Amino acid sequence: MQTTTVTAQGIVCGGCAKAVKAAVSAVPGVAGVEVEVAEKRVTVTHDGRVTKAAIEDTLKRAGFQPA
Ligand SMILES: [Cu+2]
Repeated sequence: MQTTTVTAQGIVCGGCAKAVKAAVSAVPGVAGVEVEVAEKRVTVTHDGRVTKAAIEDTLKRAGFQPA
């Protein structure tokens, strides 16, 4: 397992965290998603085939702007 961390603007509450988790969890290869709202940080555990760019694209599609 590998871990990739990205930050994104617009993550401001638990609802956002849920939306981020749902969107990123759907990416093939993702095993776990942790969201720290205060830091606007998303930590993704995956099998190695998930790129940072793929996570950022997913966040954009969900309405969050990667920093
Ligand atoms: Cu929110």
